[in-house]
Amino acid sequence: MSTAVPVREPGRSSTPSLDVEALRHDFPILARKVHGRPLVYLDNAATTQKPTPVIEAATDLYARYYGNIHRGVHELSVQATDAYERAREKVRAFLNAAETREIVFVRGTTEAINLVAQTLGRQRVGEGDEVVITALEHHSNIVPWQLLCDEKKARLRVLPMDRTGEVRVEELDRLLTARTKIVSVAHVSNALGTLLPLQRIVEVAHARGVPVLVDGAQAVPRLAVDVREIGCDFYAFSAHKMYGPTGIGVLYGRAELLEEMPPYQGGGDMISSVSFEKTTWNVLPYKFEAGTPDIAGAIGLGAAVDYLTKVGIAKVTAHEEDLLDYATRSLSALPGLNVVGTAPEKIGVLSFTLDQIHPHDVGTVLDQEGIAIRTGHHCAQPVMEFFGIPATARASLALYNTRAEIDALTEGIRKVQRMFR
Ligand code: 7TS
Repeated sequence: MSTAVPVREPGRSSTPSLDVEALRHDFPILARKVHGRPLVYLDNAATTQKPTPVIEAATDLYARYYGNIHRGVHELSVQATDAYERAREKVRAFLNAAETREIVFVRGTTEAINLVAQTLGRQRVGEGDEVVITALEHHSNIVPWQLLCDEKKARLRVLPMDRTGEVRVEELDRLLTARTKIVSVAHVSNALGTLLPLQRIVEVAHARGVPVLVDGAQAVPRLAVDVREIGCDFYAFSAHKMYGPTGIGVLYGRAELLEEMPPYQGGGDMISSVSFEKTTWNVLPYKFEAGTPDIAGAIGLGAAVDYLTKVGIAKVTAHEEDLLDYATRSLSALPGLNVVGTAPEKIGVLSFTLDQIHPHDVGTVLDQEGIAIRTGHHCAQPVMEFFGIPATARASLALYNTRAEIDALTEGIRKVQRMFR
């Protein structure tokens, strides 16, 4: 594993910086203590904390205008439906999608990928066909394709990465064959932080007429995402990793493909007419939203989009780049610490191991210091296997993290090393 870490020039960004101290007041939980210490929350790739407008969006709905959507003539239903559909329009604008009907509300990234695998996948993939993913995917972008390939007797093929955690995109063209039916790749790796060259991947796949799904779970909270600029066919993400509520996420799909796909689940709201002989489907996006959805979740996601937009996503990117550089330099200076994932294009995530100390012990000692990180395989076991390690410790960043918190992490790691010496 390499410890050669690319370091960006500090202060190279011309983007005005965030007023992080002011923004921290928007997140009530950041004021709490853990084990008597101020909370240092560095587990943002698992889930982010919530600002007051997101927390209040749900309370406001339940206290003032709650009713079921798309079905009532009464005022509460009309108001709730308006708010739910406004959230969809906010997401459309946030992703720069062409139309609101291309925005499907789902439970999260996992459900979005399963939806595509079970609809477009089952429709297009047959015996001997191939699905292409990369070596750094989260289990959510591996297992749904394995289930499909098992059912169809198809083959899962994997675009490899190098020792820095960079995907060997130059090998993609050779990996694609006449049997390739879909390419599904992460935008940003949750285990390594690697940022993938999506436009190049889409170009190569589209040149062969293969659609591309992007798992954007780790990208949406830290990078401006423009689905039309990327050119992808599907883009999946979860609200809870971008300061929104749990239980809600988005599948963006190009209308042309969504139109062709069969429904994912059957039930209320997804039909146009039902008889015992024949049922016809509702229009997009409702064809894919069976049953009463997470109304409060969608409205909360809309509030999270408003929040990120107001803060300014470009400022968040610059802030996280600066913090990742600072954290990488601070941690790399510690003897016995190995950074896992040193791709030149990286954001948000810093995975590491300590010589002779299990990551679980690192996490446990840091917790006693009030510092929350994640340890384990991060639902990316093939990545761990590639690097020949069982697990890493991982610090992952958000807009509210500070250099002082990185200093606390560095000090905490020194303490771990002293304890286990
Ligand atoms: N894809 C990526 C790249 C992820 O990081 C995650 C969750 C998922 C998909 C699944 O998202 P969900 O909201 O549907 O569960 N990643 C992590 C993580 O890194 N630690 O905990 C969850």
